[in-house]
Amino acid sequence: MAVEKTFLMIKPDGVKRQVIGDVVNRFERRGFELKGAKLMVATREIAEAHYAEHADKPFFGELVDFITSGPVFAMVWEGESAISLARTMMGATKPADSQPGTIRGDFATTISENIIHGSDSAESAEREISLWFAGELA
Ligand code: IDP
Repeated sequence: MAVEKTFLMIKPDGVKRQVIGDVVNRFERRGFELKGAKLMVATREIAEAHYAEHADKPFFGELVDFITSGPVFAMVWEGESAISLARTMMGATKPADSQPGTIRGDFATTISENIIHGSDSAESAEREISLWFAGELA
């Protein structure tokens, strides 16, 4: 058990659906502390770097097009076991597996438009926080 920082991002579908407040509220209620947040349109460069591990997948182009298609709400949250707990609160990537009560289970029905991204490991969290919030956090 350790206090961790994680990178979470409400994707363009979540911003359009106006679920920013609901999502922020869930993490506040859980007891996490918001360390940084911004509404921004991602460049292709940042989107491609963010999803670099999927560069050879057939859906990569579509994924980058989607993430850059409108504003995203990028956030850094801190708390005990924040990385794994946030993943549990997000729900599974595949809509068929995301349980009601989770963010994806409550709001998403497709794999490509699944509302939220969250770091999946300490290494990803560090890399993604540096990528999206380079030098910006207090
Ligand atoms: P995660 O977002 O739950 O960590 P990853 O496997 O890292 O899931 O995939 C990153 C994102 O790529 C997913 O959230 C989803 O939006 C998209 N994605 C994953 N698999 C597919 C697919 O088969 N078709 C279209 N989009 C996909």
